Amino acid sequence: MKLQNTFSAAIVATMIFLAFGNASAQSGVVINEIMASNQTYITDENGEYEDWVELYNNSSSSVNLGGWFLTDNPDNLDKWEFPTNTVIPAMGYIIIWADEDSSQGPLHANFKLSIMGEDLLLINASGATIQDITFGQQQADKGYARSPNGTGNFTIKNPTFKANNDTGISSANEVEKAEVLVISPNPATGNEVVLRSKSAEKQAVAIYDQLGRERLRTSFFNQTTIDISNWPTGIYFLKTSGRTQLLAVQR
Ligand SMILES: [Ca+2]
Ligand SMILES: [Ca+2]
Ligand SMILES: [Ca+2]
Repeated sequence: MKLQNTFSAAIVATMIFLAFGNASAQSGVVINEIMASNQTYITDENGEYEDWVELYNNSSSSVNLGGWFLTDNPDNLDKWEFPTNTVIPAMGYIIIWADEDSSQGPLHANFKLSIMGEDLLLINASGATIQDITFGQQQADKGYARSPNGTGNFTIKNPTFKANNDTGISSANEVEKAEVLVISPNPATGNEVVLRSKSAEKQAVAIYDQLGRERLRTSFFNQTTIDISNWPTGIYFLKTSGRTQLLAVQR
């Protein structure tokens, strides 16, 4: 009898846990921001202004999105499948271009976002709906973003591509500080960019593209000039020990 009671209690506890687990839909991976009318804000790897979806991992573990789905159609839940081994780091961000350009890279979905508003759903590999949002009329070059970042309700605001919706910082554990580097010109349209350090110490910097691939790693005193002549159009992330800064390359 006692065992049975213990067992029942365990079931009740599990049910309560599941109920709360469902209620707190903002734990784990969330649809964090969208842009449904990108006129001049940011381009994809092909230099095209496209709709985009930002996901944020609101947890302390990385999540492999391989086999998950993103869709703009509640009647077609497996419309676009994330490629195998699409990993979103803990407290990290990932961008999916909604441009119907599947040939342009792994994270290009086979649908676009309507400026008039529509649905957007995130489905996990088991077929469970993780996120189901409906957005209304959007504005050109504005984001529709959760605030507070990762948990709050959506509002139309200035976009923060692959970065915290409240601060524009690209990772939750990076504290907002004064800029470490002066980057000029930025956006860059030529063949060179000058990085100037605000510190007297030797400055290390690593530069990554939007897919997290390292493009350059260097360290220097005072200032350095980097050759970007063969860098595709897009946003690059300059990581120093202090913070991440963005460099936009436009061709
Ligand atoms: Ca494109
Ligand atoms: Ca659509
Ligand atoms: Ca954002």
